[in-house]
Amino acid sequence: MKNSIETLQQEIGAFAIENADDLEAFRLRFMVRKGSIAELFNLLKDAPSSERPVYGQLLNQLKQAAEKKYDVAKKSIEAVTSGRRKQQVDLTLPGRNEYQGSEHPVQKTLGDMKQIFRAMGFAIATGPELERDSYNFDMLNFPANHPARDMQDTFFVTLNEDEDNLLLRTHTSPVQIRVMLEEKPPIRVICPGKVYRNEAISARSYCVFHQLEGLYIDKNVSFADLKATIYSFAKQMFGSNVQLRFRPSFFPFTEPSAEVDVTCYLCGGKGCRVCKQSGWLEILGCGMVHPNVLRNCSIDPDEFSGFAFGMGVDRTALLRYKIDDIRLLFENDVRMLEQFSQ
Ligand code: 2NM
Repeated sequence: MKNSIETLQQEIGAFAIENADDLEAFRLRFMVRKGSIAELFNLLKDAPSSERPVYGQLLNQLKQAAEKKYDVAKKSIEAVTSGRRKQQVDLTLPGRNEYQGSEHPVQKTLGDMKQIFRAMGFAIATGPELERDSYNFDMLNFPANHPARDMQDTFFVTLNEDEDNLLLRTHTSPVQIRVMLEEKPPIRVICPGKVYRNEAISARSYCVFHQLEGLYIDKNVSFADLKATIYSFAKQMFGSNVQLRFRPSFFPFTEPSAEVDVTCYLCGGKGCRVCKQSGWLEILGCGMVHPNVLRNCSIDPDEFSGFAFGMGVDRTALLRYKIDDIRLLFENDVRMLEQFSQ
């Protein structure tokens, strides 16, 4: 009897349970009513009565050990198979629709503008939208009483007397001031970004819009260099067949200054609703950087000269993509935005 128990104990211990089939074989061999353990229990009644309690105890221990081995193996096999089931892909399921984002029409337009200037050797500079009053106005040669400084036109963030107040920049020119303060000529940068103006909101003007300004400073930079740069840009941006027109203008930070028109790229210059029958569209302002601005940034105007230009991005985006209200550019309504995918 004792030998039979020990042999069975070894058999149970050595039985490898690696899968569900092994598990069932183990159960049928040892644990069922006609299994090896039950068989030994049956033999117990033939054992001498003095030895019965000892064998009975040994058999009970063996039975418990077998049950424990069975339960542990069952759990681990179940864990493996259910894990495998989770990883399985149901190939009959319908495909998921992946939502594809799209580039905003303003960023598409700005991207094209940046690319044209990058190819001409302009680096891209950025700066804060919350700007110093001095960088936005004083350093750019705005006189103290200039109307642009009015609360009606500018969003001031602080308003302390005798202090360099903070405001939302009204153009990206203060970025160019920052570049001139930090770097020595030659300087060739474009500054794209958001600007803010306290204007009446309508389909044509909004309190935020995008500008791209440029600055080129070196020895002997002339108005001819400015014209060549603007011609090259305009023909790449609006079509090689457009014609340009430079009109004298005024800005505090440039002298001389000009505004530039291109022949209307919607009607070819014949006259339409968009160009108000004039055949021309205004695209930018520009000029030779005022000596005072150079001096404010510790650049000697007798040694260096430069040109600068500034253009609005949003109006071009509206014309290009036939959008009739500037406010649509800032509402972030997906029904509008998803029309510009690819
Ligand atoms: C414009 C038109 C003309 C301009 C000037 C400068 C700076 F910083 F160099 F003085 N930045 N941008 C400029 C010149 C901007 O926008 C219509």
